[in-house]
Amino acid sequence: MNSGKLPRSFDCIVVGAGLAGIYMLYRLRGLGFSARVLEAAGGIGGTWYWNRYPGARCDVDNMFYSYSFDEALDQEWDWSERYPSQPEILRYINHVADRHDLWPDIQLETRVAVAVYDEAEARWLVKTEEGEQFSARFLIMATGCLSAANLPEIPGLGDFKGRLFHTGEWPHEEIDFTGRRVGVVGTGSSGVQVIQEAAKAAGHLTVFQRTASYVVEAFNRTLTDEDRTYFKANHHELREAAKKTFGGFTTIANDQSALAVTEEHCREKLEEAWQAGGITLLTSFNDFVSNEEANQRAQEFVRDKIRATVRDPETREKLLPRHVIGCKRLCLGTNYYGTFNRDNVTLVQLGEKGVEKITADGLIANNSEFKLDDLVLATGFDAMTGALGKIDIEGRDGQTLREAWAAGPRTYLGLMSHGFPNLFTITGPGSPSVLSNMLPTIEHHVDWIAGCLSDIRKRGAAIIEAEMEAQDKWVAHGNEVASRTLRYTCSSWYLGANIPGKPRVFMPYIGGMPAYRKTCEAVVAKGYEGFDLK
Ligand code: FAD
Ligand code: N01
Repeated sequence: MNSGKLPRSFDCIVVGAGLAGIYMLYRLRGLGFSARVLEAAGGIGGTWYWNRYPGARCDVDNMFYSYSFDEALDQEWDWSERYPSQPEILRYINHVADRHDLWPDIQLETRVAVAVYDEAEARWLVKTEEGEQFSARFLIMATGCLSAANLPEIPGLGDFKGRLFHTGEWPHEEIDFTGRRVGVVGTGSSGVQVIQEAAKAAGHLTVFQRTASYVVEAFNRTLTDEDRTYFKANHHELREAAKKTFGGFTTIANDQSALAVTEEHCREKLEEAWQAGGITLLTSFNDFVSNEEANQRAQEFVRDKIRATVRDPETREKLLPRHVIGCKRLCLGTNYYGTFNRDNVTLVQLGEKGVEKITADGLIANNSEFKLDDLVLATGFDAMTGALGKIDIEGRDGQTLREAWAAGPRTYLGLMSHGFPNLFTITGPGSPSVLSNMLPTIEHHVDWIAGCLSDIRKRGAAIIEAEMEAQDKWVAHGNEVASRTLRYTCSSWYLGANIPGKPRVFMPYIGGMPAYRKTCEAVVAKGYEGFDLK
């Protein structure tokens, strides 16, 4: 690691300047810790910096997809839409950094390549791709759950002569699809959003679908002054109520089995939830993701929506999803299915071979060549572990994180991993993270870590590490809770199934935010039970 120059020394290094890294920095500063945020991108914002594709927006009601730590900000910031677009969210994040003067401690265009724990000094030595070195007592990974783009290994990818895009690494300049032959591979949340927009401009849009998605209507709208005034007046109560829900959203929560009511009543409730808009459709009964028969009711409800929308019988049939609803993440759309009624849109159902080959002029699928000017890969991410896996992380006794997680990630509470003292992961695998509204979840983790660092300092301790036994129990508990759901029944990125060779382990914790928060609080109340403090 030593290039002859002494590493720059801090109490904490934070890797990543998305919503998590930014708030972590704010908290560390407030506690008087010296900190530096290292960010690979040319700007802050993480997800909202990278995903600039047309149509990119959040799918949680804006007022809940915002920081809660700054009361005055809640009062001053005016969101424009129910689900704000990427540029607006990025503006918001930059505004937060300006407002709290965070910039001096953020270093952009700096990709962390190596992190090695020096046991004798109880410090992390961090090396960047550019060869710069840092030393810190604590290393906090805010590297994101959905930040490592998945570029599938399709033969000929490098041969394409047109414009090639991945939704998660979208260029900064405006991309105009007007009149062009555009192909989109992938129909997950990103694909859905980009398809709806690209169809409006493209000369012809060809959508290459491997698995049909369940897409719920967003009913996005411009917010009125009345909406904003209501939120501002009641933001405390509204946020507190959201915290008590399973995923930290405002939902139509109903603690009743879908099978305890008639099919007709169930449909009425689903219709109510559909009309309310948003991805919380599945909370209208309590067993949609745990009971197959209940789930089928919700599946059929959405399939009927598709049947009622899509005119061409062949296209309609291809768009009908057949897997368990909620197994893959529900997508949110605006007239997504209706987009396939346009004359300039064709849907290609990929066979088992998927996209066979990319050529100079397009791609080959189902033994046919499709000529394209632009190819958009909406093929998702190496989720939850991808960004961490790209860094050479070496903990105690020379063990690497890759070795420790070879059979799937192992953490205690998604916060720390045994063998890696003083290394924290914000929304790490084993925490509710991607199964929740991520902003309150990020704030919860950051607050927990900040509180922990402050307690360590008060006790005069220098090292905290997850105990193996506590970690094993937590991993077993996470697997047990997940096994009670229908989440294992499809090839989702939650399971790592979208990445060839990745171990199939359900990575986020599915016990819900309220239970998870309680556990984290109890651990602290019991003197950091399950952690070894030295
Ligand atoms: P990120 O925003 O992913 O930031 C991580 C940062 O770490 C990135 O900037 C990355 O460049 C940096 N980084 C990674 N590795 C390194 C390294 N080695 N060195 C230096 N820097 C590194 N969640 C919701 O709850 N609601 C939504 O509506 C929603 N919409 C989404 C829409 C899209 C298109 C996507 C992709 C995700 C969405 N999410 C949503 C999830 C979203 O990722 C989180 O809500 C949140 O933005 C994550 O913030 P973060 O700071 O944890 O991670
Ligand atoms: O990625 P995905 P995403 N050949 O993995 C297909 C968040 N998000 O970027 O299902 C052909 O969901 C793949 O097919 P299959 C949200 O959490 C939120 O869309 O594996 N196709 C699938 O259709 C989301 O869940 C928003 O059979 C290939 C698609 O590509 C997460 O980010 C917006 C393929 C990938 O879908 C990831 O979403 C965007 C191949 N080789 C993202 N490889 C909001 O609206 C993959 N596919 C808030």
